[in-house]
Amino acid sequence: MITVLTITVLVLIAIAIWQMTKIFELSQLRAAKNETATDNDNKVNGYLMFAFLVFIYGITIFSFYKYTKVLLPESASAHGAEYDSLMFVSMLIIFFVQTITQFLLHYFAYKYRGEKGKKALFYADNHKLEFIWTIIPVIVLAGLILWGLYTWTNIMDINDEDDPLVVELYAQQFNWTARYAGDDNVLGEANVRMIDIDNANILGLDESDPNGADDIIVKELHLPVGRKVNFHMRSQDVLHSAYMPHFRAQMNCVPGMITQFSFTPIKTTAEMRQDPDVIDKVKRANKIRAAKAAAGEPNSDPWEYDYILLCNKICGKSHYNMQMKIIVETQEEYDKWIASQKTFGGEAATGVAVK
Ligand SMILES: [Cu+2]
Repeated sequence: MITVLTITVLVLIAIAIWQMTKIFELSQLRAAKNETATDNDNKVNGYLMFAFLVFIYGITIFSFYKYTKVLLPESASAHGAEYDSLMFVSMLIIFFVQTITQFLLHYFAYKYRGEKGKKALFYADNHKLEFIWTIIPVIVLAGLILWGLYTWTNIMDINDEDDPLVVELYAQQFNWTARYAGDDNVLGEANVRMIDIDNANILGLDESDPNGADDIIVKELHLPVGRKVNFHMRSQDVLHSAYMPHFRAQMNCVPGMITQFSFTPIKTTAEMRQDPDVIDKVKRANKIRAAKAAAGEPNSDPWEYDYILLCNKICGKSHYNMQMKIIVETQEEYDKWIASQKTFGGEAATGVAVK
């Protein structure tokens, strides 16, 4: 970091000296030196414009070739495909427009470069042209916005008519805790003011609320495949954001209020691990890890793919490490797991703190 800062300061000093020399030169009255660009100068600049065009096209092709494989694998939630289509079409339009406009910009800069005797054409306006370049973006953008609103309404379906599983995601610097609503599928009332660490009440559950007695507090999120999950998000301290990239889900966690998001997982963790794209990613990551292990570096154990909940708001110094594993499994596996967990009521009675 210090090296980067030193280099930056040195570069800035060099630029300052260079600029000051230039100002000094300009302030000297020297009739002999002509600062006007010649036809040749303009031609060179015109060709440089083309060179820059080749550079940006080249870097685009290179990025597609090299980095497409680091994108997320196919979505693991029911709404994900719709979200991905909207993203793909928006990107395709941006890509198409940018490819053409960059070409036109650089080509005209070359074509109409300064030449001795060449005069600029005075051209006030053209209604037909202005109409065309206004109406096309209007139609395209209106289409994207309407489609976006429709998709947003579909995704933000947090109604509980189809019996969703209710889970609370509780954010704090710097970890996540999940709370299942238990047999009654109703979360007990909670408030950060009621947190009582000594009594295993780490989420501030209201002990007088009967709905809370069967709630289950865990540090690993298990979800049954094919069932809608309604997440209720809370934050203890600052703004966090519950981000589950493989399910194309994200919602801010705001202190003092409950936010919601819901989705239906459609692929179990085991199924996702069989996805060719995921297999390829794991293989590449483990190749890097193997090289690290050979060099004796820490954190170089082979990696196994898992869904993950991350925080997507810079919430403090350990923000990068604020994560929780998500396991999507069959209904039977889920039932077995949830049955093995202690309820809040049981926990409080025995006084065992959740680690
Ligand atoms: Cu955070």
